Amino acid sequence: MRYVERVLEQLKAKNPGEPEFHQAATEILTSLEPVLSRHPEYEAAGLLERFIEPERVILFRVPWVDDKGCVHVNKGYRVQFNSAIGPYKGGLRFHPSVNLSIIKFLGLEQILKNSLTGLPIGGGKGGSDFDPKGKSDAEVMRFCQSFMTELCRHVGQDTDVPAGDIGVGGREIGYLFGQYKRIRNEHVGVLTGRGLSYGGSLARTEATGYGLVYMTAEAMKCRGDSFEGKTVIISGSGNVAIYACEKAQTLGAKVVAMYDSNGYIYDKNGIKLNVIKDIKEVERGRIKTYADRVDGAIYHEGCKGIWAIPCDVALPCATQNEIDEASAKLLVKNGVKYVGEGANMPTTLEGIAVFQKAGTVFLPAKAANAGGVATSALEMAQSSSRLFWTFEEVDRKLKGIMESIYHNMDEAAREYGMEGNYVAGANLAGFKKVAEAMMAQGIV
Ligand code: NDP
Ligand code: 2IT
Repeated sequence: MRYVERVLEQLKAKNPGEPEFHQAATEILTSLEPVLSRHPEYEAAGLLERFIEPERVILFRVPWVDDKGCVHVNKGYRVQFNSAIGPYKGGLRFHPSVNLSIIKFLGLEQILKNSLTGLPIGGGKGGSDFDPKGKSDAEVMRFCQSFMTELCRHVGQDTDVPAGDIGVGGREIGYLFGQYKRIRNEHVGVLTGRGLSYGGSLARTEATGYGLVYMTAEAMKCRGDSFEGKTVIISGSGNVAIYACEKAQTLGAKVVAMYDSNGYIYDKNGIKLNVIKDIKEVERGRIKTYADRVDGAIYHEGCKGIWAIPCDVALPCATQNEIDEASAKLLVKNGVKYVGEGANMPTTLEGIAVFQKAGTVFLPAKAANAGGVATSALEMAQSSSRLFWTFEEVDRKLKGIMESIYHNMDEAAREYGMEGNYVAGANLAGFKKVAEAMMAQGIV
């Protein structure tokens, strides 16, 4: 049996009930065949078996007390997946759906994403099944303090540096940082996405969304095309979606639809982003209210219908498996030309196959959303040097990183005879450095 098939079979047998982890591993490992046949020494060194097994999985209890005095217990996770090229780095997700399978898929993706940035960061991910929605600031604070009381013994500025993800933004990072500092008595860059008054980097808030659009714009430029006049659909209305919308609009696109987990809004005149920012960033409200505030906008209950809206560019920016085979077929039928993944693994394996068959330019998550973690690494560099860079300086570096990731994955795909297959290109380009570092460091 071929090496990849054997490792995938073992992975499924040893990790039952982890469908998202199986999905991400299948996408990655099946792309790596060509590099494995060029390097038979990798199999002899058990490289893939080690690559797909986290170095460390930390599971812990997170007890906290709500405003009424009731005790709640959530699960806490940190998967320290791979430190071959740098300290573990990756976000924390607070969402009721969080489980070990989801954290492991995110951690596995993160290893290759972080490698693609060209910066010295390993892969990790964590989170909790805690739902911040509907909780008071005081409840969120107590939860974050309890979470960090355990996590603080496992992380550190040179060991493991968490950041935000779904349900973890500036407010949560602030509470987590405060508790770390209190227990460890260290004001260090142990988390990224910090506020600007206590060590954060300018442009980190915007970085994932801007980075996604920079990469998509580069793919367009290479085809003599641009965002100017394009119709764009963006799923989600959180951090990534909002700043993807902002940059796409700046480049002349018309964004006509966005959603949250209840439903989507369609605004044929183009989304008014200041209204979305008010609803989501200021009020922590529901997107439904957009239709009450903007003439001509329509709200639809449920998310799926968003993919039936004709567009040139689709930027899924909410969560995993948002675009299944049927949604991908609808997008293709309606003429989509570019799909850029802002979320992690938003397209199912069957959905990806539809885009690839149709010749859609498909920019996979681990490349297209790498701008967030790349800017986190720039925040780490600023923390270590105790200096701050201007917004323009960080933004310029971010743009350069996104363009070079695009060209690296494009070249890797060509090198292995799969021109235009950026799923393979991103996996091959990301894996190269991790594999070399793991081989150099012996069987560890
Ligand atoms: P936020 O919490 O800021 O926003 C998440 C958005 O997605 C919200 O609009 C939320 O709606 C929606 N959403 C979440 N879960 C679901 C669901 N099951 N069905 C429908 N909509 C859903 O998170 P981010 O913007 O930070 O993250 C979005 C995606 O981008 C994630 O996949 C994350 O892993 C990825 N990512 C984030 C990075 C970052 O720097 N923040 C970096 C790289 C990737 P609602 O409010 O109703 O829950
Ligand atoms: O998925 C991701 O890359 C993130 N959530 C950002 C991680 C980070 O460390 O900035």
